[in-house]
Amino acid sequence: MKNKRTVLVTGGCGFIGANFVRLLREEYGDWRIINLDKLTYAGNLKKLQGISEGEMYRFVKGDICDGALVAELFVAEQIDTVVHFAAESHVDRSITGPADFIQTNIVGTFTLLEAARKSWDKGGTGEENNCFLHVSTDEVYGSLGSTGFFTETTAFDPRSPYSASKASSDHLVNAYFHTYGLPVRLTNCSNNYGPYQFPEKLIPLVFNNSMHGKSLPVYGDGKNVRDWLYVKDHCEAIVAVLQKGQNGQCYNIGGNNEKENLEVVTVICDILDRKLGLPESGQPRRSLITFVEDRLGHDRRYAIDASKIKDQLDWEPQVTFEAGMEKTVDWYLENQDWVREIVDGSYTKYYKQMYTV
Ligand code: NAD
Ligand code: TDX
Repeated sequence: MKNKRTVLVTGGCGFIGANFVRLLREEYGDWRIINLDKLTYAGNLKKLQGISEGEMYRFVKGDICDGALVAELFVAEQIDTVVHFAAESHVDRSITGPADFIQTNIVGTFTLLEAARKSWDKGGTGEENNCFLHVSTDEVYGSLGSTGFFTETTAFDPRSPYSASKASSDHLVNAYFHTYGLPVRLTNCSNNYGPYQFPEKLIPLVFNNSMHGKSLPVYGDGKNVRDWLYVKDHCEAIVAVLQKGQNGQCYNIGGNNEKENLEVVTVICDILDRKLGLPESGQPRRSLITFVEDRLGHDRRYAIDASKIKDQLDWEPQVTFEAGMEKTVDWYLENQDWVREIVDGSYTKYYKQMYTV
């Protein structure tokens, strides 16, 4: 097994990508990282403050759909590993505006696959350990009833423009394995939570609204179920797939933490009440919960059977839901500036501070 790698991380300024870059810098210091990110509304350089540019880390502002840029990076940087996070990731946005999802998630993934195929076919790095790891979601499998789990052989049944675009990209990645022999691996993961998540997603949104006495919108009856995984556990699973996984294989990743949305919202409120005391209103924060119109096509339940990655790669989550939520609320309390700057839009100043533009 090869220790040194040159990893193209796409979307390394997003929520999971930034946590992944941080994990690599902390624990895999001999892996060189090229972070390619377009810095959409969801990408933020402040997530990577403290990680300096140099021989082992380079940030490139660019679009994964830019074929010339991506091809040049493969050759110039001698990329041998791709960890592909970059995507449009928010289901609600895919309902109101699907075009960017089709472009980035499908065309962008295709562009990266082509660059890898052409570079590696030519013997680009000449290594047998080349690996294109595509980071995908459990949402490709559709919606479960009250029982059952998604396995790696569950048929795809995506229901939102987001999940359909991710399913398309998964199919393309598999096709490049079967057709061209490209050394690909896929992961399909459940809902992540933890530091640096954009406050449009349920957990940081509820944190931010409850800190400002705003209502906490719960879609439908609040009984939709998600399987929550602490983001560092996901990042460690990705490293395990890179180090021990097999080409052409897909690995489901999950936290074994199925929760109804209403329970998740209530847990955040109760942790905040305990840590900060009741707000000025004297009412517990859970009184801010407001049931609102349901998301269109809202998947009822996701649940992952993660026994393949446990049995074959010896990975299982280390952080319980209770411990992860405590850590997450603490992080958001300590980093309220980060949330505020995202919400008011002033986070873009970090690009200007860190790079000459
Ligand atoms: P995110 O929205 O927080 O970050 C996405 C990043 O990709 C941003 O930094 C953005 O600037 C970048 N990006 C978007 N379009 C780009 C483009 N065209 N070119 C280059 N960069 C671009 O997303 P996330 O929550 O960190 O998710 C990362 C990946 O993990 C996605 O592929 C998502 O489908 C998958 N995933 C997420 C979860 C979850 O719970 N968040 C669960 C399973 C899988
Ligand atoms: O305000 C809200 N109220 C609410 O009830 C929001 C934002 C969400 N919800 C519900 C919808 C979902 O059932 O909470 C659940 C979680 O919603 P999101 O945080 O938007 O996540 P989800 O739609 O489940 O998708 C996430 O997990 C899988 C990520 O955004 C995807 O990128 C990932 O693939």
